[in-house]
Amino acid sequence: MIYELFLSAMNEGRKLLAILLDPDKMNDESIVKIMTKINTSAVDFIFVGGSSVEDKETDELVLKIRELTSLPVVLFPGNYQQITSHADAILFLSLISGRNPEYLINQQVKAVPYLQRSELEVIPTGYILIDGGKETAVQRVSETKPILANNIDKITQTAMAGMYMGNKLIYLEAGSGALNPVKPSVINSVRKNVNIPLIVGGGIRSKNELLEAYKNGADVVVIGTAFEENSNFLTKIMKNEHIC
Ligand code: 1GP
Repeated sequence: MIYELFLSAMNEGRKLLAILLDPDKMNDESIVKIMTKINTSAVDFIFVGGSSVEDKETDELVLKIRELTSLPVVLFPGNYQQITSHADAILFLSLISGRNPEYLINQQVKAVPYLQRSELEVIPTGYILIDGGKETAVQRVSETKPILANNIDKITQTAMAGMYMGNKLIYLEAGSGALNPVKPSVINSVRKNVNIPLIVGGGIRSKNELLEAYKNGADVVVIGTAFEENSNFLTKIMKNEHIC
């Protein structure tokens, strides 16, 4: 079970790394190269998802990934149409920083027939968008406002509300390609107040930012853009070389 992996990592203080692959940005050639890099790096999970993905693209990408790795594949969908039964699990996201019912409950209801036809492990996830210094795709597509990066109280209270509502994970998101990742002080405050696994992503581009996120309580860090732009990112991290 994927959730057990998150939970045991949190309980044992082990840190996990997920690489986010966006079906919209992959082709048959690039995915082979990317997976070769991933397979020789310290990656624990492949997350798959994006904000603007055509029908069937997710299904095809996940099948291709399956041929190329034995790593677990977790859906991180931008909408219910990205659900494919070929993955291991789905982060069943509710955008709790926003006030748009479409992403609080409506997409989730639309997802149910797809989930009923699959054996995906469903992981209820409180998804919190935090201002990362520019408008990101999540903000644009969801038509919601991120919480200001300095508003630690509101972010922490939102995470706690997410936990009290029964979510099993909290995902702190600065948005893909964010200029500023989620601040260490924010991660620290959320970590101290929730006792469920914590995922952090968006705008992490250096080893230092990755380690800061871990040190302050992230159990899983998600990296997308930095790896898309430089597939040697992971090798450099492992070799302790400067990246940016
Ligand atoms: C986006 O958190 C992920 O949902 C990853 O963001 O692409 O900025 O690494 P980046």
